[in-house]
Amino acid sequence: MPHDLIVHSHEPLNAEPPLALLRAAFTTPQSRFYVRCHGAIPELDAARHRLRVGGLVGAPLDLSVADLQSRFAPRTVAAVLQCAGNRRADLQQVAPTTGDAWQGGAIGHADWTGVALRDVLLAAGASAGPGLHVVLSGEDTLDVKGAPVRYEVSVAMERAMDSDVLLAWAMNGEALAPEHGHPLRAVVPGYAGVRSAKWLSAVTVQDAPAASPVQQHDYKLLPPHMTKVDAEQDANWLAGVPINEMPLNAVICEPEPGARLSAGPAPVRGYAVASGRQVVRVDVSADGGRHWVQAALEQGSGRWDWVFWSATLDLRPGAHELAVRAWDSAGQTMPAQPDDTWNIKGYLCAAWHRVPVTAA
Ligand SMILES: Nc1nc2c(c(=O)[nH]1)N[C@H]1C(S)=C(S)[C@@H](COP(=O)(O)O)O[C@H]1N2
Ligand SMILES: [Mo]
Repeated sequence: MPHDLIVHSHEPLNAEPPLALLRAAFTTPQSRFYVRCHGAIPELDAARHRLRVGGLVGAPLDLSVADLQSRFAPRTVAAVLQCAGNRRADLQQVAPTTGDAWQGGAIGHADWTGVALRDVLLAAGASAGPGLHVVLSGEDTLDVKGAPVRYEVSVAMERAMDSDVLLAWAMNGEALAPEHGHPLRAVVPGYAGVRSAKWLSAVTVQDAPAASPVQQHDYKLLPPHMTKVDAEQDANWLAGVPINEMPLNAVICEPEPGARLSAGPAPVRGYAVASGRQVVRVDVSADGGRHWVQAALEQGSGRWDWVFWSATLDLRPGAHELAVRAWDSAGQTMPAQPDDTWNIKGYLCAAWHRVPVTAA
C-alpha cells in the first residue's frame, strides 16, 4: 500500500502525492505515484495470470507473463502517466463538478518495462487496417448503477501500433505494485491515464471502440453548459469528445498555497508536460501574470517525458499570486483561467496554475 499519499478515497483507492514530494525526483518512485482505481484492487498471481489476445486476429494467443517475457523483445519507455482529472480542484473553484478533487499530483513519470503491444498484435496476425480498435480489459470491476461491470477501454489501431505502447510488468525496474496493475498493465504514453488499463487480461481487436461505460460514458469532454443531469443522458455523453491526448500543462509544486516566505529571492519549482510535443518555455510570475520571468528547464531525452522547471522570484514584502504557464513547440500556451475550460466532469484543467503566498 502506498504511504506518503493524500488519499481522496480508500475504496476504491484514489490518492496523490503532495506536490513537493512529487517534485523531489524526475522519476517518480512507485510509493509516491498517484493511484486511480475505479473498483477494488484485484489480487492476482503473476505465475498463473493469462493474457488472451483475440477478436479480429488471424491467430489468437493465450500467454502467461513468462511467455511475454521470453517470446518478445523487452522494451523500456520513460513516460508520464496522468489522469484526465488532474487539477480538477482548480476547476471546482469555478463551480462544482463530479469526481474527486485532485490537486496537481494525479501525474507521475516512470520507466515502464514490458513488450510492445505492436509485437504481440503482429504475432497474433492482427492487421493495421483503418477502423480497427484494440480493446484492453482489466480483471477489476466497477460499480455501474449497483451492478459490477468489467473495466474496459480501447485505443484506435493506429495508436496501438506505436511501438512505445507497452504491455508492462515493471515500473522503475521493480515489479508493478498491486495498485499499479500487478502483474500486467497497458501503458499508452501521451494519452490520458484511463487508456492504460491495469490488471490486463485481454486484448481484443474489433471494428468499434469498447462498448463499456468507461469508454462510452466516462472520460468525455462535455461542453460548458452541461450539468450533472445532462451528463447522465445517453444522447449527451455520446456527443462528448473522448479524451485521449492531453493538453499542455504546468504546475507550481513549491512553494505551497498559503506559504509564508522571507522577502527577497524565492525559489519556485514545478513540472510541465506537453504529451508528445515539446515544452519549449516556462514563464513564472509573482504578480498573477502581469510580469513574467523565464524558468530554467530540466528536460528528459524522450518523447513522453515531463519537464522539471525552476525559477527564482524576487518577492517584496506583502501578498503575491504566483502563476505559471508553459509554451510548446507549436507556440501554444495555456488558458489564463480555469473558467475558460470548466466542464461538469472536471477534466483537462490546464489553466495557469496560481499559488497565493505572502512574503515578510
Ligand atoms: N483496470 C483498470 N485500469 C485502470 C484504471 C482502473 O480503475 N482499472 N484506472 C485508470 C485511470 S483513470 C488512470 S488515471 C490510471 C492510473 O494508473 P495508476 O493508478 O497506476 O497511477 O489507470 C487507468 N487504468
Ligand atoms: Mo484517470
